[in-house]
Amino acid sequence: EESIEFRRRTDLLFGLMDQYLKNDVFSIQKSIVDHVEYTVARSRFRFDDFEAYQATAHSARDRLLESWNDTQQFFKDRNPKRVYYFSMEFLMGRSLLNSLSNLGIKDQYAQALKQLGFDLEVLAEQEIDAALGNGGLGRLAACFLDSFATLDLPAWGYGLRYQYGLFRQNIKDGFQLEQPDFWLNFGNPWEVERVHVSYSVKFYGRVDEEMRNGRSVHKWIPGEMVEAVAYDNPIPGYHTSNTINLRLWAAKPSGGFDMEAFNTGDYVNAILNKQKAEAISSILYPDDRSYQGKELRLKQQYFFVSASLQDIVRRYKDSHSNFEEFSNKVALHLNDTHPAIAVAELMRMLIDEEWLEWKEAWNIVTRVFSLTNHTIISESFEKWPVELMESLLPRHLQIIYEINRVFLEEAKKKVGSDFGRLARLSIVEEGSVKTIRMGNLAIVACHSINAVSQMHANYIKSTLLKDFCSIWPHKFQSKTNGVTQRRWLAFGNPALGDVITKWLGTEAWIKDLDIVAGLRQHASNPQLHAEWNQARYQNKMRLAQHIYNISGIRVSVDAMFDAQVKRIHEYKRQFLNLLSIIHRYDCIKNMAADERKRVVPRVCIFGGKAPPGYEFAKKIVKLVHAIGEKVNNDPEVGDLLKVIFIPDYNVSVAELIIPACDLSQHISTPGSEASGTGNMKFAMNGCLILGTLDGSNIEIRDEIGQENMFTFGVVVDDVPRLRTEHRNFQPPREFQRVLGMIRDGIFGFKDYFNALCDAVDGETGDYYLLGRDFLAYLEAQASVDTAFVDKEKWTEMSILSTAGSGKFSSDRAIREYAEQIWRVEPCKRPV
Ligand code: T68
Repeated sequence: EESIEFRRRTDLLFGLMDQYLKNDVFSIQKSIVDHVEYTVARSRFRFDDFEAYQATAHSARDRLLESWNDTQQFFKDRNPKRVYYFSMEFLMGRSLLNSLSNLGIKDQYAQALKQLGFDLEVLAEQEIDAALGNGGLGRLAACFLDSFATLDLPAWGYGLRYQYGLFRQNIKDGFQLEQPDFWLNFGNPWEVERVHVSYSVKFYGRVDEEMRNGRSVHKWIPGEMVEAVAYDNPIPGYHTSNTINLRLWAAKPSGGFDMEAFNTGDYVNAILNKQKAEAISSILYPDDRSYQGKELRLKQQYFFVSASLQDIVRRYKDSHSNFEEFSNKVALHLNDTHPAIAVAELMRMLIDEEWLEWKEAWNIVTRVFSLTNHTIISESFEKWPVELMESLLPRHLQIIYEINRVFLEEAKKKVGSDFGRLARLSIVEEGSVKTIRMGNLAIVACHSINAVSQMHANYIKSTLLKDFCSIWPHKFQSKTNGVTQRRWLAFGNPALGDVITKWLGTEAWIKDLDIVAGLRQHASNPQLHAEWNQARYQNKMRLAQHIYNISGIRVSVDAMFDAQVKRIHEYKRQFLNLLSIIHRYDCIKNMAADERKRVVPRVCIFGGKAPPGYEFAKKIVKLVHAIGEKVNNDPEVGDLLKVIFIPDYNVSVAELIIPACDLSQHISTPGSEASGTGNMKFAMNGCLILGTLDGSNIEIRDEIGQENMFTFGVVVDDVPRLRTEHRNFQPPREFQRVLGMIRDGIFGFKDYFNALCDAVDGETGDYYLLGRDFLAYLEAQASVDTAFVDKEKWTEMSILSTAGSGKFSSDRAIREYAEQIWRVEPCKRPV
């Protein structure tokens, strides 16, 4: 009888479910209008743009979920080796257009909405960016997810569902003000809360040790417990039926734990205490590239790592009865050392909960973990005080000590009794405050550690990681970053995308960017030039309108749009750019009227957030405004020079700026930018690059050709020497003159900017070598101007930039990771 009932139910469900949602215009309209009424709870006869956006997003999400469910079922049935990408940051941006475009139903949605009286592009603007990241590192993780899905890899992302993303940047009188990013206030249609997928995460407490069957057993008695609840974010691939998952954890008070607190009678306070648990996933730390040692950050790291590993081990155990196959089925990737505590946590789970021997457990751990290093600056390496670790994660500290003991024993065999070297290799740093070096922990455990550009790899092998490299050279490799050409070119710049498709005769470049090399053969074709410039012109118009809307300033689209948009940091040298702008202004002012006719008009665009506690960077923001105020209102200058700061730089603003610029600047001091990814996005969009020989600029130059790029400045090998020779160096006259103009208060706020000037000409020495590079930079700027005047030449260079950017697709990067590091293979769900 039971089986008859089962059959009846299954038949019924099949009858109801054997069809996917339809994607014809009428069905889409119906689903949108239904969501207006049943999800958004508005009248289908009256709803505004935001409500229309919400309903459209829900309708798109329905389609994503179908594909998500089937893909996960397919992975489960096939049981391939999977890769899990652990990252504290995923800088996703908006999802609506990206999802519709990836699903291949954007045109139908646009038409459906049009008939309902809405414009899809306008609705898309209603979406608030998901800004769960600081910059390059977080955006790289987001591009990688897109490539995972598109390449059909059985991969998931794991991270934290912050309630507050990266702060919003408001500008008041030219100063940056940080405002909270309440991104979840109006709900998030792109996530699915999984109330049943939740795990307890332990903190504090003590470790008891007892002997059981001749083996010592450790029991961690926690002092606090927090629930991690899963929120799933479907990530569709482009032109594939695979949709993968980004699982983000939110902290919730745990139900069962610590109930006796309620018996003490202070009911209200007991509840309030529980609420504090939510703080763990409440806020993304803004990065200032120096390690801060905040307990909450370690809590965040352990929280998401512990929940993710519990989830992964549970999934593995669903189809395995022991751990023999674990390293053949699971690859765990650490996006920088932020999730490095995972090494100790997996050891703890395997030993204390799964009863494996130390050696077996270590064998597994060292096979599954791999790591990407994103930095050159040693201060950014996290080191946790032993005292903090002992209180928060007492069992992990024991495990880390044991890992270190075994490791140093082995290291001694290789380096002998070179105690200095052993001290540098050690996971534990002795000193006034004893600390745990998370970088060293990760390097000891990971089978692969990769840099993010060739130059970065060479550099860290001879500096930061030298000691490790000498004992384990095979562990270190380079995987040059990439970006997704779907978001950054095909969808973000459809005008240029159409031209590319037309001239290549195929859309295949959207999945295989190497194909854009085919543009080279047409690079001097006047017809292509006309279409190319027409597309770029449209984008410039759109940006000019945005600039007018935010600032009231009208810029000429015939001027060169020159952008430097990225996080603000000394090493990125926005100050160098500003000094050259002052120089340009000074020259214009000192010219005769007929000379001015030869000046190439420029719109200098800045965008980027300064870390809240970083005074230098905040003064840069103010200086851009101060210079703009002076220059933009000088009638003698007019259209020859405009200086614009675009506030609150984020993924969506980048999507507007990148397709519209003629020139973009990537001018860090060599040896300081690990890779850079903005440069790749600009190059792809036919924007020429003015850059130093740093990070991935070098590989971009190799791909698109020295003659199609503007490079200048000192080379990395000379940097250390030049830094020490600082005292014998007399900065050029031009450099001193522009600094003098700032100090004299030509741009107002006299004295306020002295700290900036002191950093480059004061006693402390010009660490980032602005003075050294100034003349070379001005020269490079002059050749940019010369090239811009020759329209034909410039357009050809622009086309060749795009044509040479095939290598910088994140698809290439992910394919290399999959084949060389994780050894995972595509698992494509049949249509
Ligand atoms: C960036 N790093 C690199 N870090 O600076 C950049 N750091 O050169 C590279 O292209 C990019 O990573 C991708 O590899 C970061 O963005 C952070 O955001 C960060 C965040 C927290 C703590 C330390």
